[in-house]
Amino acid sequence: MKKMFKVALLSAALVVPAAGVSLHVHAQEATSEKQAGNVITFRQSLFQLIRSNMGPLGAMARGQMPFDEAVMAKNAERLTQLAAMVPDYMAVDTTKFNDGSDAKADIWQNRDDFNKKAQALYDASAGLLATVEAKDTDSYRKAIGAVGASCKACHDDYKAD
Ligand code: ASC
Repeated sequence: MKKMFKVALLSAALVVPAAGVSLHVHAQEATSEKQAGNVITFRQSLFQLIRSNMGPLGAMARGQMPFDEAVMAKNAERLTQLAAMVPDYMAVDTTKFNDGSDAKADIWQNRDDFNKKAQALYDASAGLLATVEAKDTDSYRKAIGAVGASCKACHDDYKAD
């Protein structure tokens, strides 16, 4: 059962997640400060979870802790799940509300590109999971690096900090 789940996960694309629900989400503008505040809290929570799963992987790639295949597989699988939530959690355009958020307005001007960058996180995370399952130890560093590169590519364009 666990194996089947993983195979389904690896073949899923953001536009057609396992549940069959379309994640091709169109942007809507926030209609109140209260709504915008809630939306920002929820999406920042999602990115904190992404960060918490990426942290140990980055430490392994930098040689600050040994490669731990159980953690790599678990975190890579979680990152695919979290990446699949990104378009949905970023659907509401909060730019009208001065929000204390690092999200750039360009996110809602360039939805297709933004969603492609979320897909890149999904793909790199699925790639890391596959690399660990194949025990391709020579590629561990590179596979983690690809996940980090997908984080950076999106931050460069869409995160103000
Ligand atoms: C992390 C983290 C990021 C990315 C990025 C990769 O661990 O918190 O934002 O990796 O630094 O360049």
